[in-house]
Amino acid sequence: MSKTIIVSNRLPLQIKLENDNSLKITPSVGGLATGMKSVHAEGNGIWVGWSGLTEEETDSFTKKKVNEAVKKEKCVAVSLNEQDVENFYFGFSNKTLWPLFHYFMEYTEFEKDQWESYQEVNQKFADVVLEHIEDGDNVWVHDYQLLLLPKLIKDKKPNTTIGFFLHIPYPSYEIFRTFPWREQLLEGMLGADLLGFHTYDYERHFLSSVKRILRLDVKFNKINYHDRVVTVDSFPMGIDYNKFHDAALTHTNQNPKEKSELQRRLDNHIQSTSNAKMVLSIDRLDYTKGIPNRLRAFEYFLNKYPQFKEKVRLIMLAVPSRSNVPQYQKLKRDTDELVGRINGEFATVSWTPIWYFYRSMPFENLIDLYTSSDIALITPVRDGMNLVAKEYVATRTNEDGVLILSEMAGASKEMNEALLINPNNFEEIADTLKQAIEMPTEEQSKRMKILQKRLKRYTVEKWADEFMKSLNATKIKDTVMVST
Ligand code: ADQ
Repeated sequence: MSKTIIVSNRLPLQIKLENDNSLKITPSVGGLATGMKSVHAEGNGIWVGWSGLTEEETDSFTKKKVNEAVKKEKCVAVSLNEQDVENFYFGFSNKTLWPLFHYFMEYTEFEKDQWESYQEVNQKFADVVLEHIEDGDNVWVHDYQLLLLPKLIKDKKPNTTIGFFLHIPYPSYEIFRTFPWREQLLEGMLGADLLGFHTYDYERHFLSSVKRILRLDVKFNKINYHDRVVTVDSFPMGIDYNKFHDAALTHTNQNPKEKSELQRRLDNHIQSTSNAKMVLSIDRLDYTKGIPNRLRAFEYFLNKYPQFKEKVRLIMLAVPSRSNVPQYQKLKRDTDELVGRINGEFATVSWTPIWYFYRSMPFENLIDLYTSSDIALITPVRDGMNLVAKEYVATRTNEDGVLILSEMAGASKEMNEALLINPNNFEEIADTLKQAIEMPTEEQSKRMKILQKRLKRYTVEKWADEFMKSLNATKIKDTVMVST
């Protein structure tokens, strides 16, 4: 019986090596792991990825233990050394592809050594996949760290059906053409039979690069490539709607004694400030998320509309991320400084305009924040999708609350009922914040209902299911396009 092999940079497991050398393994609860659950569970399906531990951290005994433990979870670990992680992950993936694909040309490094490491590590992933593959299997590869993998598999196993999904934006041709190894990267991706993107725009950008760089024959969303047809399509990723909605329901009916410390502080705040509005932002601390812009826009808002001083508070949760990459360190410094400046400038004895948390929080606290906030202010300068916007909507069990969302997030394409803003236009953000604060509850509810209905229908499970259906459809040979 054929199976599906899922491949991503990291396995859907948190693996920790304790001081006494014992292993602590917990399944990841993130969106991707949830969406792929049924695909992974089916038949002999396996998941291939890096465990998070380098070869230097694991002696042969520990490595064997890791392999046995992940096998129980139907996973196979790819072994990476420190140098790989440095050059392939922190290097090429996060200093070249990530900034380039998010339109941050000024942050993009083109280092040949790192490109070589990227190729070598993609080959390491391919070797592990090839060890486990049988004729007729499906392979579903995820994200920008593994763009060369589809071809490496297809060349060796042409009878495998390969899907690839990109979780970040695909940039316009004018950006992509600057990439020194552009042909190889595109050819790597075209090893897949189905290429999926979050939005139609990313799909179009990809097709445009293929046409102009490789001069291939493209008809609608199909590419004639050697003797094969590659299908390109958009699959906007959803969330586990019920998980967020149900957690919010349980939270609302919570016994006061069971409330978290954070929730108690939030409640105190609401009481002591006679229902001042709470504005929430949650993101990884990443320069694509538009955090400084958001802070400056909030400062601009307080200056332009002083009547809201002491009547509104921004709660900003920034989750530490890639903190050994210089641009992320600078962003951290800039963010600390901006928060300090704004709080220093506007704070009163009884009011601090920004509550800033720089840490990761457990799921229950995320729910505390989502359910206590009147407005979500999500302003990325580029974002493949943005699941936080969707999670906020799912937790609004009373159908109230307002979502302010950047038009640069993939999610904005499906969330027209949100208040959409250009993240570089501070005046527009300030005016929209005022509009959100003053929005009548009937209008909030009208917008929220439509958003919730849509998110409930197109969940992350449905996303995975639709992708797999389209992947299986590529096996039917009569989809071959007619050449002119
Ligand atoms: P990310 O850039 O990580 O993902 P996002 O889509 O917003 O961004 O997902 C973040 C996830 O982390 C959310 O599910 C959120 O609940 C969770 N999270 C946030 N703060 C947390 C905290 N403090 N503790 C624990 N969990 C927290 C990339 C792309 C996005 C794309 C996704 C999925 O950059 O554009 O939407 O992949 O394809």
